[in-house]
Formats: sequence, C-alpha cells, structure tokens
Amino acid sequence: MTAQAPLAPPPGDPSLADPAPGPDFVTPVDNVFVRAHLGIPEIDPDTWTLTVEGLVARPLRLDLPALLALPRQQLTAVHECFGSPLRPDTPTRAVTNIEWTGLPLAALLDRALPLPAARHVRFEGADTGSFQGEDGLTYVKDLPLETARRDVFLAHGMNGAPLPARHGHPLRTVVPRMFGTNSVKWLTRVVLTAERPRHMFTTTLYTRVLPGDDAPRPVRELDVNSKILSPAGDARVAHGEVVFRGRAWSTAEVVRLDLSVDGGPWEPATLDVLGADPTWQGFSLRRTLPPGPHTVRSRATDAAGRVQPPPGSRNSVHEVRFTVG
Ligand SMILES: Nc1nc2c(c(=O)[nH]1)N[C@H]1C(S)=C(S)[C@@H](COP(=O)(O)O)O[C@H]1N2
Ligand SMILES: [Mo]
Repeated sequence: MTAQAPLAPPPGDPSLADPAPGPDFVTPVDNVFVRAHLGIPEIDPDTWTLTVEGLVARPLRLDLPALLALPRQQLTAVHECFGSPLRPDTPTRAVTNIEWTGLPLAALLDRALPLPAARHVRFEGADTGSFQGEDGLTYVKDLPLETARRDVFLAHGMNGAPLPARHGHPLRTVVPRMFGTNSVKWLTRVVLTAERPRHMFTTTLYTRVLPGDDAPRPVRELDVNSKILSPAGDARVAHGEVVFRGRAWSTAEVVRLDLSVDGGPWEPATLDVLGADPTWQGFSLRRTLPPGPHTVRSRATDAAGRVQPPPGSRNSVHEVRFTVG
C-alpha cells in the first residue's frame, strides 16, 4: 500500500472549484471529482482486509470475498465536496449524485457487538502521507456511534461497477446527507472508541463555526444549496424562451426553490419531490426574456427552514449571467 503522487489538486488549489455536474440524474463516474489528500494508495485486493475493532465484544476481520458475499443494497445519494478545509467560506458547488452498492455498517456492528463504553467510531483509510506540514498521516474521520449505526453505508460499487481505485477500491464509507470528507475511501479499519479521535482531518481541519453558534463544529451535515445548470454561465441563448434548469440539495429535503431574474422578485420554480433516497432534486422554470444580458439567481429552502444565504458564504445563492440573442 504505497502512495503515488496525488492525482487530485490539494485543497487550497483553485482548480478544486466547480466541475460541471452535467445533465444526468446519476453522475457518470468519469465526471465525478476526485479528492485524495494523501495520494491514491496501491491496494492488493487479495490481501486487503477490513477490521471492526476497539470497544467491541467480538472484533471482526473480513476479506473482500466475505464482504462481497453479504446481502447487497443500493443507495443513491448526493456526493458533495466541502471544498478546501482551509477556506470554509468559499463556494465550490463540487457536487454529484451517485448510485452506490454495498451494505449498511450496522450489519457489521451487530456482529461485532459494541461495548457500552463505545461512543464514537473512527474510520481509517489505507492512504498515508503528508499534509499541511504533518508527516505520516492517515486519512481518519469519526462519527458518533449512533449516527454511524444509523447512516453509514459501506460501498464496494459505484454506478453499477466495482469502485475505481481513485474512488476508494475496494471499500469506502458513504455518509448520506453529509459532506464527502466524511466518506472514507480505501477503508481498512473501523474502531469504536470512548472519545473523539484528535487528528488533522477530524478536530484540526474540517471544523467550522456555523452562523448562530459560538464554537466550531465538525464539517458534517450538508448545507442547503443549489446550482443552475442551464443556461450555463456566459452562455448565449438564441431566443427569448429560456428554460432555467438546475439541482438543489441539502441534508434534509429541499421544499422550495426560487429564482430571481435580473434582480427581480423570487419566483418559485417547479421542484422534483425527494424520493426514498437522499439524492439531489431537479428544478426548472420557463421564462420569456428580451434580447440582451441577463442574470439569474437560485435559492433553495429545505424542510428544516434553512435558506441559502446572500453572496459571501460557501452555500450562497447561485448566480449565472447569460445573454439572449
Ligand atoms: N481515504 C481518504 N478518503 C477520503 C479522502 C481522502 O483524501 N482520503 N478525501 C475525502 C474528501 S475531502 C471527499 S470530498 C471525498 C471525495 O470522494 P471521491 O474522490 O470519490 O469523489 O472523499 C473523502 N474521503
Ligand atoms: Mo472534499
């Protein structure tokens, strides 16, 4: 398991911004952003194992055939990068929607029998390297045990095929309704602990102070957000019959999507209802506009009443400028 040079730009690199999510409901694998803070490890699937250990009555070690033999489920979920942990207020809208195949972590926790003292779960990847001047790091994330038992999905497939190496082969966690940073690729260890692990990627980076809070919290739940896909930015639209289309997503269902054209009043767009899975939701609105330059903004509201803020936040209203004629 030696690390190659990172294929993805390190956080802080401006090229992190804005890969286009495209028109597909499920994002083709080739269009999915790749984040690898420590580089992409080389893993031999024949010797790879997953362990569930720490504060459990029955530690487990599973090899890949044993994992693949367990009953499979599917989960389609929004997959969004938080962006650079060093610039938590910069919008990137690096977002995709992926159909994962795998099994709930709960199936393994039930076999490992967590001890009463277990409160947190630490997830470790096989990637090691240097980041922000610290050497010998492993990619580590953590969640409260209750959250992990309820939400964490162990994925070995992505859009109907085995996970590609760059997306975490042979196994990764997927934490629906949370930022991608929580979904640990190249997963090798699941460790139940009494305390939160202190680590570069748990307590040092990937924390933020939310509006109305006074203390930093871990970057977990998705913000309410939206992205206008058409017209594309700086597009020239042949005639005045414009169909605005885009996606909205949050940690809860998006219940309202408003558009404002040329600084006018917010108007509700048609919004897809969320299905059983935590996917993104499409929206559209048709308008006839005179020739010339125009601006459109989108603003999502979710079931918890969260609304996209004005420009200046990482999830501020999305704006696209385009020209008719
Ligand atoms: N082991 C490991 N897991 C990781 C990361 C990483 O660097 N190493 N990056 C995280 C971040 S910041 C994101 S956004 C997602 C990206 O997943 P993807 O590269 O499959 O799109 O993986 C997360 N899981
Ligand atoms: Mo990320």
